[in-house]
Amino acid sequence: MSTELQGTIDALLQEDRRYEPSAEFHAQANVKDPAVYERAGRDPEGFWAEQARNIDWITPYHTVLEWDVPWAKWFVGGQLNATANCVDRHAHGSRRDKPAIVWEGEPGDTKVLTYADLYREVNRAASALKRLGVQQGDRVALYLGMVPELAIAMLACARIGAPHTVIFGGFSAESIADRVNDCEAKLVVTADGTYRRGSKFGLKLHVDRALESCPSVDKVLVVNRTHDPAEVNMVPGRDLWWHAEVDRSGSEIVPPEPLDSEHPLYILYTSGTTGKPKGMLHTTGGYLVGTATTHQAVFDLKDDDVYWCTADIGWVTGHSYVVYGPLANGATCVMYEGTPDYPDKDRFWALVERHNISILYTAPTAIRTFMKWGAQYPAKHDLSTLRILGTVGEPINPEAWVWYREVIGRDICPVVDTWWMTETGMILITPLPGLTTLKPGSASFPFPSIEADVVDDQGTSVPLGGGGYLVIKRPWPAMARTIWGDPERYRQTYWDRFPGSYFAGDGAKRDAEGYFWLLGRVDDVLNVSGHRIGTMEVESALVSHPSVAEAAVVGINHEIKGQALAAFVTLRGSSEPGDEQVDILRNHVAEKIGPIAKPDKVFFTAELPKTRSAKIMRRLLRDIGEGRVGGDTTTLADPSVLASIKEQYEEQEG
Ligand code: 6R9
Repeated sequence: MSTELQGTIDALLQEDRRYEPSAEFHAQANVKDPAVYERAGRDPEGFWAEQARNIDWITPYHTVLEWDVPWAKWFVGGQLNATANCVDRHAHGSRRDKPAIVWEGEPGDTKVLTYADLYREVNRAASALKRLGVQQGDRVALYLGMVPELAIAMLACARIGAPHTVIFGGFSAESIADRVNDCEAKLVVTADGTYRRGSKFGLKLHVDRALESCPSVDKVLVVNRTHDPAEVNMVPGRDLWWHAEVDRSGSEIVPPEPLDSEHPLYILYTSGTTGKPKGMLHTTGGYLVGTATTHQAVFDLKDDDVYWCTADIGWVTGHSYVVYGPLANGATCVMYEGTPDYPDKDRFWALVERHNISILYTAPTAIRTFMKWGAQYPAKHDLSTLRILGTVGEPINPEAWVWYREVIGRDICPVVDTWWMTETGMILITPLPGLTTLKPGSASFPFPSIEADVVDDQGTSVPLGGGGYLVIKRPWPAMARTIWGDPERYRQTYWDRFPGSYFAGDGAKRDAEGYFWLLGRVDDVLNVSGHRIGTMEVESALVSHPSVAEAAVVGINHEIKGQALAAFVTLRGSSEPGDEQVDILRNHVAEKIGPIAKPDKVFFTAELPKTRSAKIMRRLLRDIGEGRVGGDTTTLADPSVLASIKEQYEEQEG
């Protein structure tokens, strides 16, 4: 854990600021009986069986949970369809004319899809997919910006039982190819482009390059978003326009496929400690029950709420809390295509005011950015419709938490800091806004039925007041079932470290009252602006450049992004260090992975600091990258390498 964060937390524990739910909020809350924790803890399966009643089953399940560590099956024997739950039942009921998706494009164009509209569009898309040969079980890759067609395509896939894999629109051609090949996707849905910060950002061209090495793909559907048909290279026989194909479907209805509760819903790739991202597999029944339940309880969702989760659907937060959880609950969901500073730095607050948003779920990195921009931007808008604020993705520093509550939430909105990850599928540690006394910076307590613990190296529970590794000791319905194509890696990564428990990869501390304080990753996974990036992925990207002999990447503290990437690079003989070389390497990483993985700082060194047993001293590199060049260097094989890196640091910091 970073010493800085530890300092902040210790200071805060002493200060002991806390916020109790108001009497009004408590009285109207969806969850207001504290006995739920005790009840769910005593009988977790009973608790989840109760929640499963909110989902429509085509065939009832016979067993809530089959658990053979680490293999879980939830709601065994049941059959359902995720899309029927997220769309059909609302479109055929009282929510027919209720807005399901309220979308705003970056240039300011808007689209509102009611549940009836969504039903029609999803059916037309499902019909097109079937006509193009996609069958139950086939994988479909989705590479789009934040447009309604992305949600529609996901729901169309789920309707016919074709697992989707959404690839974040910022990934490079090579990253697309890796993912498409790993899951052998048969069809890709993309767009000509998307809008970002006032410019058109091409998407299809990356797919074209990726598909040069993807033999499994035989069709590409292209959404016409930036309206540059002339600039898009449509490959005859392979590429088709989305709108033309969907139009061809007419008003055809595709009955939702009855799918086994454990039928694969999607694969989502996430960074780990090796160079190769892992395809986390999520299945249908448990995932839907878990995301719908947590969404309803944590955000206190009411039928007249307008809910906005600002995450990109390319990440798990978008899957669970833009699409599946909220739509299963029949919510009105706002979706926004662009960046928060276009055309000006008040865009988020303009959206809140324009759409009467009542629940806002965003990331600490965004909150810190808004803090830096200043309170004058939110002050331009009426934010009085807001009643709940949420955060996710990284630890939130108490200052940002308090700013969020005071400046955005009028000092009355509960702030729910929700801890979870791609692998967990659903929120696991979180306040319940009608019950929990909040402490700024703490995700507070495990959700009812979730048994979380903090353990030491030996797996022994650390008493309250102490810190260690975060583990989850019981299965939960939305947990990932495996890594696509690599069950052994799934077992090793998550279940072997502390047998019988799920190892999250995060450090945590509990205070004397049992509140959980998340302390960031304890492995080689970095969290830059809430995006997970593996140090190994960036290192392999760097060494794949002909000028690089060796590279080490570490995360360093960053005021806004949480963490930033610092790369330490040893060049091959003839290459010259310097600004030009820095640009070359940063661009190379963007090519290999995507712009989000570009190192913030690049240091050149004749040698990497290593121990006598040839291990790169990452802790020392972190110290250097953060400007603390002390540290114990007595184990260093060649202490002189330090001096030169130090010099560069001082030059760069000016
Ligand atoms: C949902 C999501 C997971 C990692 C996770 C942890 C960090 C997420 C957090 C948090 C502290 C929170 N993280 N929420 N850390 N407090 N409320 O972000 O999934 O992209 O897989 O990242 O994010 O370090 O291990 P994912």
